[in-house]
Amino acid sequence: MNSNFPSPRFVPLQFRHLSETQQRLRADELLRLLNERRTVRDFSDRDVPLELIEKAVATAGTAPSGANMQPWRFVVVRDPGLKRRIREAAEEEEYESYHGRMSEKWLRRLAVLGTDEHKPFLEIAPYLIVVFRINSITDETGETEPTYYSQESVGIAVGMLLTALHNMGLATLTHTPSPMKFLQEILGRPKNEVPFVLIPVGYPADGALVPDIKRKALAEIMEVV
Ligand code: IYR
Repeated sequence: MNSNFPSPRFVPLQFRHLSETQQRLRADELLRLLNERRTVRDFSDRDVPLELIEKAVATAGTAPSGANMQPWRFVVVRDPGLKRRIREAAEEEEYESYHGRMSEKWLRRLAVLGTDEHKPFLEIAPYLIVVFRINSITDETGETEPTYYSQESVGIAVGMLLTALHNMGLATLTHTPSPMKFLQEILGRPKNEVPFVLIPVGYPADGALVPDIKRKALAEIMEVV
């Protein structure tokens, strides 16, 4: 080891041991809860207390990350003017995607979901959480260093964010208008912050419908060897 490196520092692990009964109960509860989550595209404009969004982002911020660099930034958009600009820019890009950029195969996949270039939810949902991936950091001397495993790290954090929001009774949509560069510009983020996903958050509209799709069975997704 290079002697200029900092030494490791350890503290005792806080770990709660559960009884097997509790483990089963909690496992069943979380499975039931998350099995009820559906991606929502039809939002109500009903407001959500900012405090709930803060708690969800704090929860996402507990995610593990490469070299503990925590390479994420969650920009919470509630300003109607910004939401409108984001909608307009997203719809422009999405129009191009649906009318030429996406392959026939891809469009066939999306047909059953009923998506198109119209994105009213970007203005209707009370919040848009725009998640950025920090791809590098620069120190005081101007030297830059990449973040490590940032795609994986931010992906895990987003999973935890969606879980936290669903657990507090909020509806979410993982939206990836493509390309997403306009989010960097509209939200004035630095170049090392790369848009990762845009998540409208709120309540479903009354009578909201979702696509009739099925999840794969356990046997299809898991193999024990
Ligand atoms: N980004 C587009 C298209 C789209 C792509 C996938 I992959 C989806 O699962 C759903 C939509 C849109 O948001 O409409």
